[in-house]
Amino acid sequence: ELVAGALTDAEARRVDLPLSAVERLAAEAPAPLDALDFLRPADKVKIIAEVKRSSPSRGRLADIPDPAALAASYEVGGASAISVLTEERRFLGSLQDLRDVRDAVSLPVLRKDFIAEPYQVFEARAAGADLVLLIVAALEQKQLAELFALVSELGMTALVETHSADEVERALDIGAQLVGVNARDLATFELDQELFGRLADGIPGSVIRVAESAVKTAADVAHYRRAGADVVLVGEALVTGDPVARLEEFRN
Ligand code: IGP
Repeated sequence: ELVAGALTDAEARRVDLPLSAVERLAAEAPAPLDALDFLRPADKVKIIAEVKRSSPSRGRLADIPDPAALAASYEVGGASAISVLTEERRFLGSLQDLRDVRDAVSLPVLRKDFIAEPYQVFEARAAGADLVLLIVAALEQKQLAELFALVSELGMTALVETHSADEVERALDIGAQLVGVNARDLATFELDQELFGRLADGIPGSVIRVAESAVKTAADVAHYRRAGADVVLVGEALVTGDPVARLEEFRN
C-alpha cells in the first residue's frame, strides 16, 4: 500500500449523507478564508499548528479532550493556520474536531486526511475547512488535478504534499501555490529532515514552501528556515508540550 492509513474506496464511500446533501451543505457554509493571505512569506517563519492525537508511526501522542481549546491556544501562540487530522482510524481524529476548531479560531483551518474523492472535499468545506491536504503520492495525476480544481472552485486552498522531486513537478504542473514537503515517508514512516532542503530549490519563489514533520525544537525550525521554508507544519511537538510556549520559541 502506497500511503499507510489511506482509506480504501469502499471506506471512503461509507458515508452518512448522499453526495447531493453534502454539496448543499458545502454551498451553504460560511465563505472560506483566503489561506494564502495568512501564509504569505514574511520576515518570520509562519507556523501551521496541528491538532493530532495519534499516528501510525508514533502511536498515541495526546488525548486532546478539547480540540477547540488547543486550537485557541495555537492562535494565542501566534500560529498562522490550524491543521486538524480528521482521519478516524489511525489518527483518532474526526470532522467534528474540525468543526469544533473552526468555531474556536479566526485562522484558516486545514482538513488533514487522505483525500481521494470529491465527496471528501465537499465534506471538508461543509465542516468549515479553508484548506485541504492533497497527497501527490496517493493520487493519479488526473485525480490530483481534478481534486485540486474542485478545492479551488469551492474557494479553498490546497496544500499539495510531496516527497520527491518528481512529486514536486507534479504539484507545480497542476498550479499548486502552496507546496509541502513531508519529511516523513508515508510508506515506510522514515524521517528525512534534509529532504526539504533538497527539494526546495525546485519550487519557484512565487510558490509558498511548507516544511512538514520532524520539528521538535527551535533549532529544527531554524534549519528548515535556512533551507528556504516559508511555513513549517508542526504536530507532535505542540500536542506533547505547552503549545503557547513552544510556538513562541519556534517563531523566534
Ligand atoms: C506533523 P509532526 O512530526 O510535527 O507530528 O508532523 C505533520 O507534518 C504530519 O502529521 C503529516 C501527516 C501527513 C499526517 C504530514 N503529512 C499526511 C497524516 C497524513
